Order: sequence, then structure tokens, then C-alpha cells
Amino acid sequence: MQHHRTCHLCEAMCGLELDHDGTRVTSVRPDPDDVFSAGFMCPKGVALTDLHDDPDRLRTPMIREGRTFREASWEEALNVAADRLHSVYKARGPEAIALYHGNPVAHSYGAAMVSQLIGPALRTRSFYSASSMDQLPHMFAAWQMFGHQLLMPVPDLDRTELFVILGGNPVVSNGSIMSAPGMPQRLKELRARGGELIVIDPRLTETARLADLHLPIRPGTDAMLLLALLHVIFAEHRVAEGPWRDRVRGLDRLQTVAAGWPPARVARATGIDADTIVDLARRIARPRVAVYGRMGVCTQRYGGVNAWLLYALNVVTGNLDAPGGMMRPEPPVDLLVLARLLGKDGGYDRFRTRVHGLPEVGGELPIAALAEEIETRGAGQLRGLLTVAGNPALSAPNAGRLQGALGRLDAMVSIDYYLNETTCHAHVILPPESPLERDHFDVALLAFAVRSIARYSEPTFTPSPEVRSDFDILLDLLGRVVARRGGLRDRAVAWGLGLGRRIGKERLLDLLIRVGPHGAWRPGGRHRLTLDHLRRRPHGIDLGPMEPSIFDRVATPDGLVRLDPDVCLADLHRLEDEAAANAAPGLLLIGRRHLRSNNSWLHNSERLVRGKDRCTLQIHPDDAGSRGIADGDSVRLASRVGRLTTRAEVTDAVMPGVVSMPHGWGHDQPGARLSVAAASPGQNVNRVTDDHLFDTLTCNAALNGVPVTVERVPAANGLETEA
Ligand SMILES: Nc1nc2c(c(=O)[nH]1)N[C@H]1C(S)=C(S)[C@@H](COP(=O)(O)OP(=O)(O)OC[C@H]3O[C@@H](n4cnc5c(=O)[nH]c(N)nc54)[C@H](O)[C@@H]3O)O[C@H]1N2
Ligand SMILES: Nc1nc2c(c(=O)[nH]1)N[C@H]1C(S)=C(S)[C@@H](COP(=O)(O)OP(=O)(O)OC[C@H]3O[C@@H](n4cnc5c(=O)[nH]c(N)nc54)[C@H](O)[C@@H]3O)O[C@H]1N2
Ligand code: SF4
Ligand SMILES: [Mo]
Repeated sequence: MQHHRTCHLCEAMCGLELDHDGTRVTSVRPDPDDVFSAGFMCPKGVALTDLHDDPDRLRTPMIREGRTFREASWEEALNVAADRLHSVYKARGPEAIALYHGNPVAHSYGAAMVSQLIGPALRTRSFYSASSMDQLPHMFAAWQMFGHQLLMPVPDLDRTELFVILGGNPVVSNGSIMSAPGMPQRLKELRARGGELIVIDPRLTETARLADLHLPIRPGTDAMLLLALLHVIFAEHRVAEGPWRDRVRGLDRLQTVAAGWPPARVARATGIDADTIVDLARRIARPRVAVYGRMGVCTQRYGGVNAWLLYALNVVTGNLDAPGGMMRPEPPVDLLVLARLLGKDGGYDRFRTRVHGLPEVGGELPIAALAEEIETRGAGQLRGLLTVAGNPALSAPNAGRLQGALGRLDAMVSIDYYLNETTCHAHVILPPESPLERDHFDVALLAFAVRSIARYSEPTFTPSPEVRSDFDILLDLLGRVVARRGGLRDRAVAWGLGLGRRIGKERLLDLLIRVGPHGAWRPGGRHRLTLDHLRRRPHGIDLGPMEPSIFDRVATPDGLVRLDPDVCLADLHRLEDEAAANAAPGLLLIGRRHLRSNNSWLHNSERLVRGKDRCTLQIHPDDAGSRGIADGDSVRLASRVGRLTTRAEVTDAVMPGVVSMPHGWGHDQPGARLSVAAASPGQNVNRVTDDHLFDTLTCNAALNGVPVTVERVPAANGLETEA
């Protein structure tokens, strides 16, 4: 039998064609008829079946007793979980329970729908997620400039004539805040229509190899480069004319700031010479140019300022909300309205963390503070944690410290497929259905696709009655916790949660689609979509290219885009100080993604981990030479917080002064149950990244640009991780 479904593993949302016999998938191919991915998939597509078949994937709830876990019924596990969380609530108050949402929440519409209710239901504001080691600076800038944190513009990749990427590697990551399956093909088409690609990245990445121009940049200096680009554009009177000028404010203040950053001032710090910067500015100040920045500009010490300057640059060149520039699609579910109704349209510094007083961004507290909030005694100390689809023990900075903290919680409940490095600390693990046993719709990611499309996938296999969805598990658990509080309001909330379960996520989704921009209940709509429509069109429905709509959706108090947010301007003093100081010549650590990895959690698939060791430390020949390091040597990588030993890969793909190592590895943790991953565990680079190193504006973790030392160790010492 054949079944078509969306791959939910990354933001590209490829359409897949599966053959199966009713219980097992026998082959996975890219769906040639898919309206969006048109016959593309990456090697991870097959991992859907590997996940489904994986004997290590949990099929029943697990309860920890001492160091071991035993299987339990849903009834028992949910009650134990609710009892544990409730006793923390009773003894320490609601804020003593924290939530952590991992990246896959964004890929599960059931989990995403309920996730917004968890905080209010548990009455806690201690909300953490992978966002604060990812795209939070973009959300912050969108909130400051456009008045809505989800109004993040997307490159109009298929029509741009110059695509400039700072700190993104879409050929490997398959795009982020830019859903565009088939990146190599799309980049080929860009070149075929005479367009150009410029990549600004400390490493000669797989994407940079396809570029017309690769500019290696010293990590953490993008803000200086962006200011210098603005400087040239203003100084040479290249600011675009157009109706956008009536829809923004703060252009003069932006100009004043940029005036202080001539290219010559930033050349040494960035490693890009002044003439090149001038030339780049001239090329950017034209129509149909998209300047896009991703992880490399977010997860560093100037994430917030970078995101602001990037968006501002696209505005002054006239490319915001213009074809070929940075735009937004019109997805079937209106995420902007939905988020506003849920109070999730943005915010900043309305409350702070207890220990170091770090500000909330969009209702989130920074992951960099999670360990200290668990460790530090006093009123409000975190004693309980609910993790949903996350593995912070591997993914968060200073992971060694966080792992220690997780082990000391009074109540930890995890909703996850695996007994892994994080969930091994939980008292109860509640596993959701396999990806093939659930339906799929991209509530969030379709709002960041390079075209407007709609696509829904039915479950491939009918789940057996004992299997539960993230949606049902979360609602059931929350209902039980709330019911234990016993007040009148609590009973009303518990009833509401029960009602949500009875309505079911499919009917809620149908409702959201019907009232959405292309929905059946939208007056004058062309497509009149319902969930049933989508069920009949498994290859998806193309809703057309992006159209200008950002300026119309701006939600600032005066309806104008702010080019000069006060908090961003104020943050520039850090950059001034840095430019004045003589940069230390030490080594800076950056990350690296691989096509066959997905953060920490696909390393239990035999065919995805096969092949040579990927968990190496890339180092430039000059830096290796001066340290007596040869290719393949064991090296010790150390920072303020930790050290590890791994193998050196000497390569001029990284610029001098920079070393690179991937994250998501370190599967040698006792207590985890990942038999394939444990056979080639690699090292957890986040034992070296530093929880005290973050963007002090948004408090987003700085996983890139970490000061480190590297030294050769005699091979006999072997490869082991040290705390
Ligand atoms: N050094 C360094 N560290 C990094 C990064 C980096 O570039 N460098 N990148 C950062 C980024 S961008 C991110 S997003 C984070 C990711 O950080 P996390 O989200 O914390 O980690 P993941 O590895 O994505 O783990 C996802 C977990 O969800 C589980 N899971 C998968 N699907 C589902 C599901 O449908 N339901 C449930 N309940 N569970 C599910 C998996 O088993 C796994 O345990 O890592 C960050 N860490
Ligand atoms: N195969 C695969 N795909 C993935 C993932 C995965 O783990 N594997 N993870 C998914 C997730 S959660 C995310 S968030 C996306 C991320 O998607 P991307 O952002 O496209 O991916 P990264 O590889 O993190 O790219 C960051 C780039 O920034 C560069 N960089 C580091 N520091 C700096 C700096 O200071 N300045 C500049 N200009 N560049 C810098 C790095 O060398 C790297 O090439 O990928 C998603 N897709
Ligand atoms: S690029 Fe790969 S992982 Fe991402 S959606 Fe497509 S097949 Fe899945
Ligand atoms: Mo991410």
C-alpha cells in the first residue's frame, strides 16, 4: 500500500511517498507530485521508519525506581506524575515548577496546541525552551520592530536575484525560518536565472561551496559588519525610494548610529577588508535582494542587535515586503492572530529570573539560567520540571552542570520517545505515538515557508488503543494536576482541559483552518479550505507565491515599523567597547550540522550514524601547526566550564582562529537506553559551551564564538569526556 505524508523532522516539510504492508514501511521515496517539495527528500526522510521500528523507542510509560525504570500503565504513570508535580506545587508554590519545550514541539501540532495551556494550567511563568538557544533574537527583533514576535520575514528565495546568508547553512540544515525543500535545486535555479549567492560564515560550509562569494567572518562580529553596510548605504545615498518610507519611523536615528561605523573601523575585527564591505553594500542596495541570517547570527553574543540590523538593512534597501526580498507567506492557519489571542505576540522584560535577574522574552526565560534556578536555594527555587520533546542534557550550554541539576529535582516528568540523556533523570516518562501513528499538519512552520501552501497527512498506521498522542497525554496530565488543587477555578480548568480532549486536535485544527485566511468560513476566500479538503489532497495545495503583507500586519502602537528600538540602540555600547578593545587572539568555538543528524535525537538510526566519525574538532592548519597537532590526533578542547577529548580534523574549511564541533552527541551517559547511539557516542560539545556566555540583550545562549583552548593529548589517553 502507498501512503503520502509530510516528513516532520525539519522545517523543510518534504512530501514523502511510503510503501507499507499495514504494519511496516517497506520503502520511503520523495513524493514527485508534492506541490512544495516536488520530488526532494534528504537522507533523514527514511528515519521516520527507523523511529517507528526502533526497539529502543518507548511503547509504554516508565516509572523510575532508584536508578532503574519499570514499565507502568498509563493510569499509574499519569497519577504518579501528577502526584509528584502537585507535591512540589503544594510545598513550594507554582513557580517552583518549570516547563521545558524542545524543538520537536514546533513539528507536532497537537503538542504545540496544548503547549500554550501548560503554563496557565500549572500557574507558572517558569517557561524555558529550545528557542533561547535558537531563534529568540529574531522573535525579539520582530516584536520590537513589527510589534509581533512571529512576524519574522522569510527570504523570497525563488525570486531573489541576490541571496546573502549570514550564519546559516541551508544546504545541510535544509533551511530554518525559511522552509524550502530542495535547497540545492533552488540555489541552482537562482544561479540559472542569473542570480547570485553570497555566504558570510567563519567556515567554508556546504552552502558556501555553492556560493559566488564566501566571506569568512570572525565569529561574533556580524553586528559590526551590518552597521558598516548600513554606513555605506547611507553615506552613498543608496537608501531606496518607495512607499515604505511612510510606513517606518526611526530612519534618521538609524542613520546617525550607522555613521559611527565606517568599513575601515570594522575591517580588522570582522576579518573582512573595507573595500569588500563597500562593494557588498553596493550590491545589496538594489531591488530583489534578500539578506538573511540564521543560527550563526542568533546564537552569539549579539543576537538581538544582529536580528534588528538585518531586518533594518532589508528595509532601507526597499526589500522588506517586496518580491525577491524578505516577505511572508499566507499560511492556512493565521498564526499571527492565534498567537495574539493566546497572549503570545511578544513581550520583553515583564518579569525576570530569580537568581541573575535575566529578562523574559516573549514569555520565555533563558535556557542559560535553568541550571542555576534549579541549584540555587531560596524562595522560588525550581524543584519540578516537565519536559516535552526536549533533550537539554545534550543541547543546552554547560550541559554538564545542567545534567547535575536535573538529577536533583523532586519531580521531573518527561514526554518523549526515548529514555535518553535528559529523560533518564525523570521520575516518569510518558511516550507519545510514533510519527507514523499520528496525523500531521504544520501549524507553525507553514508561516515561514517560501511559498504559501497547505498540506495535511493522515496517520500511516492506525495506532493501537494503548498508544497516546502528545495532545492527549498533556491534556490528561494537566487535568490531573489541576484537579489535585481542588478549588472551584481549578475544577473549571480541569473541565475545560477534558473538553479539549473530547473535541480532539483534528476538530480544533479544522476550526483553525476554516477561519484562516484561505478557509471555508472566510468571506470572499478563493480556496475555501477545510480539513476534509486537505485530506483529499495528500500532495498538498499550492496557494501561490508570497505577496506583500508585512507592512499591513505591523502591530506596533502607531502601525509603523520601528527602525530604532531603544533597547537595541542602548545595547550598542557593548559593541563600542568591543571595537575599542584589542580583540584577544585566542580560539573561538563554533558549531556544525550534518545532513544525517538532527540535533541530538536521530543517532539511534543505524543508517544515519554509519560512516566515519563526524564528531571531530575542525581546526585550521595554522592553528594546528602552532600547537603540534596533526590530522587525526587526540585533542583536548577546554573552556571556562568544561573540557573534552576528541579527534582533530585539520582543514582550511575553518578560518584561522576558529574551531568547529557539532552538537547533539555524547551518548555515553549511564542510564540512557539508546543502543545504536551508545555504540558511537561522540562527545557532547555543550560540556564546553558556557552558560554565562549569552547575548545580554535577549539572553539567548551564545553557542557560537565560545573562547576555548585546544591542545594535543597523547593518543594513549583515549577519547573520554571529562566534567
Ligand atoms: N552547541 C550547540 N548546541 C545546540 C545547537 C548548536 O547549534 N550548537 N543548536 C541548538 C538548537 S537550534 C536547538 S533547536 C536545540 C535542540 O534542543 P532540544 O529540542 O532540547 O533537543 P533535541 O535534540 O531536538 O531533542 C528532541 C527530543 O524530543 C524527542 N521527540 C522527538 N519528537 C517528539 C515528539 O513528537 N513528541 C515528543 N514528546 N518527543 C519527541 C526526542 O526523542 C528528543 O529527546 O539544540 C541547541 N543546541
Ligand atoms: N541536518 C540537520 N538539519 C537541521 C538540524 C540538524 O541538527 N541537522 N537542526 C535544525 C535546527 S533545530 C535548526 S535551528 C536549523 C539551523 O539552521 P542553520 O542556521 O541553517 O544551520 P547551522 O548549521 O546551525 O548554521 C549556522 C552557521 O553559522 C555559522 N556561524 C557560526 N558563528 C557565526 C558567526 O559569528 N557569524 C556568522 N556569520 N556565522 C557564524 C556556522 O559556521 C554555521 O555554518 O537547522 C535545522 N535543520
Ligand atoms: S529535508 Fe530531510 S529531514 Fe527535512 S523534511 Fe525533508 S526529508 Fe525530512
Ligand atoms: Mo533549532
